[in-house]
Amino acid sequence: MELINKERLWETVHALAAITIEGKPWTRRSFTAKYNQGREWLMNQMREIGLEVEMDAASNVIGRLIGTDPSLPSIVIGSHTDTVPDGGRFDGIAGVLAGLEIARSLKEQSIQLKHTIEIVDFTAEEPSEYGLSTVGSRAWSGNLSEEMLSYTNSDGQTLAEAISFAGGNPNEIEKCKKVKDKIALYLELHIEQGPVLLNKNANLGVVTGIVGIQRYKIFVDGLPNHAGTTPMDMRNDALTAASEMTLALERIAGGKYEHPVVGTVGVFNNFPNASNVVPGKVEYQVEIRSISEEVIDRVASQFLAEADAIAERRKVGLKIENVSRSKAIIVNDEIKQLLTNACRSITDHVIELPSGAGHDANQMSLLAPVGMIFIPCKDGRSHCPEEWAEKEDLYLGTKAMLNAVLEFVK
Ligand code: HGY
Ligand code: MN
Ligand code: MN
Ligand code: MN
Repeated sequence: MELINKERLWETVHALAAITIEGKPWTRRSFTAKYNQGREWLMNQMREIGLEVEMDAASNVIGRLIGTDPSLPSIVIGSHTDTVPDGGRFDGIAGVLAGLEIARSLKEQSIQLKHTIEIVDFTAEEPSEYGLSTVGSRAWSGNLSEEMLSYTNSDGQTLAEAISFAGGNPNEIEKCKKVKDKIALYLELHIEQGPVLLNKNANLGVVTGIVGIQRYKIFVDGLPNHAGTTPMDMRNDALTAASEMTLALERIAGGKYEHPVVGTVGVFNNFPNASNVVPGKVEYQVEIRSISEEVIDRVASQFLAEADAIAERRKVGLKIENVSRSKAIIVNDEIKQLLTNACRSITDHVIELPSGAGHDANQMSLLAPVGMIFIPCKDGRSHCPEEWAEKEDLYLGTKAMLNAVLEFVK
């Protein structure tokens, strides 16, 4: 009997993807009513299967298939159901729903494992309106600090309030912290979000490592003034200063290093943002990523030094907030071998590759051995309305994930 139901898996992905904010394609931003609606849908699916369902204090959604030996550490299969703006048709939900299908198939076939299987939708894996990403898995790893809970969005609402809105209890975050020997293995299926699998004509990818990410919030304070009456040599223009800093980041990250590194300014807010006002203030966000911590540090320190010099020369104020740093991880050989064997039991077209995207696996690596399986995405693109994956690849990846679990528990 076929263990994984390909059509049902595909239908669940499209059912959840369809729960989006009107007018914003494939968008289910964390801490919104639509996000809560999507998680209600997921918890109902979990209840229908007969899983034990919990929402923890960080509002992580957990569905448990209890094992015959509860004294054993659990196997966690997770990802996230929140999205970036305008893109998330498969990013995150493919992994959560692959886990759901695995639990459903085991239950249907009355396959009782010794280990408990936990299917987890980690809260706010994407950088949220509060600037922080991997909120839920940080709560498990103990990396969700009081200071982070006080981070605010543009309306001044705190992350703690947002977690309450999502159904969590920010006063009990401590209770989410997992002890190391409680989890035997963490697995995540994810779309690659890049072109490597396509270019190498592979159906499945075994992830060798995941980049670390350094994130800053940067505040540039100039002097708002009349655009018509303020001569060019008498301006303290926050926007041109922030723009020069942005181009400096692009140049520095574009340099030659022993490991690939990327630097991006993805958020850039100008105030008062009026055509006839010299910009008084700019708030922007920087992220620097590499598999090498040392290269991240080198790019970051050179960028911060140049931003400082630009601010000085342009006579604007500069404030840097260190929002977060997730460490790069290397997947251990034993887990890589487990996943490679599982993938090769399904298809010959399997390669190894690093992940340029961050994942909940970064935080989970502090608690247990982690492994990820990638499936290809159309044109290698993600975080956009065109994001797409094929039914067959999702099915192959889910089957491989199940085979890895069955092999691991032997
Ligand atoms: O931003 C990332 O790397 C991931 O998509 N959260
Ligand atoms: Mn993403
Ligand atoms: Mn993701
Ligand atoms: Mn992820």
